[in-house]
Amino acid sequence: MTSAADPKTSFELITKNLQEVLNPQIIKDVLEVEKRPLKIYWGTAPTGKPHCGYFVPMTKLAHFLKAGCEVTVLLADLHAFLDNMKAPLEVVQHRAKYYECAIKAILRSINVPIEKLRFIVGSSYQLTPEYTMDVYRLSNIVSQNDAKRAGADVVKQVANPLLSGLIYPLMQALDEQYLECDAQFGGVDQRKIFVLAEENLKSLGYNKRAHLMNPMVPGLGQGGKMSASDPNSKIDLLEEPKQVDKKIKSAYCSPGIIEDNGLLAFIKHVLLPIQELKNDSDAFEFFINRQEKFGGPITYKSFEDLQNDFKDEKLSPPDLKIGVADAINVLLAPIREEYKTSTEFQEACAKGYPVETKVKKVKKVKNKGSRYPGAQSESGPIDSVDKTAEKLNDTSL
Ligand code: STL
Repeated sequence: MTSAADPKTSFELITKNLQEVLNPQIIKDVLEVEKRPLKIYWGTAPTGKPHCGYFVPMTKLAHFLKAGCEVTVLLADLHAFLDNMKAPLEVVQHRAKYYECAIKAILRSINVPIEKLRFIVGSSYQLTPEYTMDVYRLSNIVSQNDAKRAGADVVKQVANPLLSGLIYPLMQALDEQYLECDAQFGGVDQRKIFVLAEENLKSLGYNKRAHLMNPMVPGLGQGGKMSASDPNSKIDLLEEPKQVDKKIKSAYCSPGIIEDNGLLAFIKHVLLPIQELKNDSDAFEFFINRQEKFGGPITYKSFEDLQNDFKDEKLSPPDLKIGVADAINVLLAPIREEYKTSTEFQEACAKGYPVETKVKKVKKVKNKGSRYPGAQSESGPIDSVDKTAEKLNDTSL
C-alpha cells in the first residue's frame, strides 16, 4: 500500500478509533507542512506470550502503515526486565524474538504489508554511553514522586517497590528521542508516562512528541477483566480451535448487558476494524451459526444491530459466543499455520517460554509453637498485594 494521498485522509486514518491524541498539531505539521511520512513507534515489553488482545494495537499499526507512516515496534527487553523482572535476562532475547514473530504473523494474517515495519530491541541502544548518560541527566530533572506517579498504571505494583520502577518511565521518555520518532502510540494506560515525556524532553534539548492513545478494551473475565490467574480469560495466539471454543464458552457474559462485555468489545475493536482493513470498506458482516430452535443462522450487517439485539435479549450469550468463537478460529488459523512452518518462531517459543518443570518446594515448618515473636506469619498480606497488582496490570492489554 502506498502512502495515503492527502494529509487530511492520512491524519484521519492515523487517529481513527483512538481515545485521545496529545499534540495533534505535531502530526499535522509533519503531514501538511513538512510533507513527509510520519515516524511513529509502539513499544511493548516482551513478558508473557502475546494473546488475542494484541489484535487491538495491531489494527492501529495497520492504519499507520496504510497511511504511509514509518512504523517502529520497540521490543523493550530492558523494560521487561526492569518491571519486577517479568522477563529474566536469560530468556528475554528469545521472548523479544517470539514477540517479533507473533506481531509479524498477526499483521500478515490480516493482509498488512510489513516491509516498512521496523523492529528494534531496546537493549541494542539503551546500553550505549549516550543513552545511559541521558538517563542520569533525566534523573536530575524528574522528581522521585513524578517518576513514581508516571509508572503507576504500567509498572506492576508490589508491596516493596523497587528502584527499577522509577527508571522505567525515564527510559520510555528517552526512547522517543533515540528512536527518532514524531509520535508514540500506546494504550491510554501509558498516559502518565507520555505526559512525563512531554514535560521533560525539552529540558534535555530534545523535541516534545505527539502521543496517540488507544482505549482499554475489556477482556473475557468478569467485569471485562483479564487475569493472570484465570487462564480462561486470555486466548493464546496459537490456541487450538477446541480450546478457543472452551474459553469463549466460559467467558463472562450477562444477558442484555453490553457494558464491560469482552465479547462485544472484541467484535467492535478487533473484528470490525479488521474487516474494514481487509475489504477496504465500512461494510460489516458477522455470522452466527445459531441452532434452528433458537432462530437459525443469522448474519448481522452492522455492529449496532448486533449490540441492540443483544441488549434487547433477542440474541443470547451462548449464541453470541458461537459467533465470536468461530470468528476467532478464522482469525487464528493462519497464525497457527505460520508457527508450524517457521522454525524461528518455534525456537523462540521453546527458549523464551521453557515449560516449567519446577517442583513446588514445600517449606518445612519448624514447630516452634505459637508463643514466639512473629508467630502470625507475615507472608499472607504481602502475597495478596502481589496478586491484586497482577490483575491490575493484566487489564492493560
Ligand atoms: C507492557 C504492557 C503494555 C505496554 C508496555 C509494556 C510498554 C512498554 C514500553 C516500553 C518502552 C517504551 C515504550 C513502551 O519506549 O501494554 O508490559
